[in-house]
Amino acid sequence: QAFFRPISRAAPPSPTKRHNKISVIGVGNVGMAIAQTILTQDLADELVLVDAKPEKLRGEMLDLQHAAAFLPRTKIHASVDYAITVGSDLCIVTAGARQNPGESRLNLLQRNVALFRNIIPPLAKYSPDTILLIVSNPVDVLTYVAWKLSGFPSNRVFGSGTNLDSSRFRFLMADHLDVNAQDVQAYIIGEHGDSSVALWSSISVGGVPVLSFLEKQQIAYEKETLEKIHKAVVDCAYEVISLKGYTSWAIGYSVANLARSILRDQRKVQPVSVLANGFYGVGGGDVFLSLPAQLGRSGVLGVTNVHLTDEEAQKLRDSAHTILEVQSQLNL
Ligand code: 6V0
Repeated sequence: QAFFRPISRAAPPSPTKRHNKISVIGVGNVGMAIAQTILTQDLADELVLVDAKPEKLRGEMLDLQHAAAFLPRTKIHASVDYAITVGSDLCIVTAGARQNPGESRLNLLQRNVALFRNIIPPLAKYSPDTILLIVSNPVDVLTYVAWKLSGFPSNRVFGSGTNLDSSRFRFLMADHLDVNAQDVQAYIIGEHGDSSVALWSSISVGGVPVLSFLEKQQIAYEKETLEKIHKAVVDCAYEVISLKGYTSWAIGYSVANLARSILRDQRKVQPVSVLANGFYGVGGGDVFLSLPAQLGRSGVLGVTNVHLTDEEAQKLRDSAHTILEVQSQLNL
């Protein structure tokens, strides 16, 4: 006996809405912040969690499921077996090893590459048409690793990159100018981390370019203040980690926003880590770096032709060089 009685004998119309399935790999602080933002923003019909620790995984799944009465309807599943990810539209990878005391970054990276060997091939096998969004650090190198291990075209593999750095930058600029962060257009590009590049010439507030506005108002060119803001962007991740042990909320919102751009075909321009060869003179090997990219249902649709000064382009090439050196030491 069905719970509901049909109102007519005709077969119910088949749903026209596309079913969206997102898999999140790694249910640590970052994976769970992403998962809960995806749920509250109603971005998926099905959310799958995968982790190597079965107890933690089941605990997190149950805890989210118990919020069902307060959330848009989403099927939530979890398993250590990648078969559960079958047919995913988007796979978000946040799994990562923690740095051991005294361990070099390269050694940590090598361990993360070993993890990715167990993660990426099964994701690609069960969802050959999926889009891979890499969050684990160092995100630029690991996005390259994921691209290599998946064999996917480069439009379907990208890293969260400097989307988060740019959001921090917009917050700090908004705070400095006392405006709304959503009205600040500003990009940080390049490596997610210490060598990121702030694009000063393209910052605008409500459509007004900031640098030329300052010049027109004959306000002393605040280069030092601006540099301080960029430095604060780089330092603030370290500050949050030293204060609470990890970062989670901002990366959760940042990645959920990327998921929305992809699954809802928003065609929004966001700075994310993409295969950067050939842009702004970046060369010397395959390298992923953040550039303002347009995102839509088929992944990375293209890179915006934003103007870079010679200095900015040189900084970008320097970042690429550093990343390529690290990559050359990897056993892939
Ligand atoms: P965490 O809380 O230690 O969680 C990592 C999770 O990965 C744990 O639950 C592990 O059990 C799981 N895991 C480990 N190995 C595997 C495996 N083989 N398969 C499946 N799951 C596995 O770390 P946290 O969540 O804080 O950070 C995760 C990653 O995100 C790290 O690499 C961070 O450096 C990175 N971040 C990246 C950011 C970005 O902007 N790109 C921002 C913040 C953190």
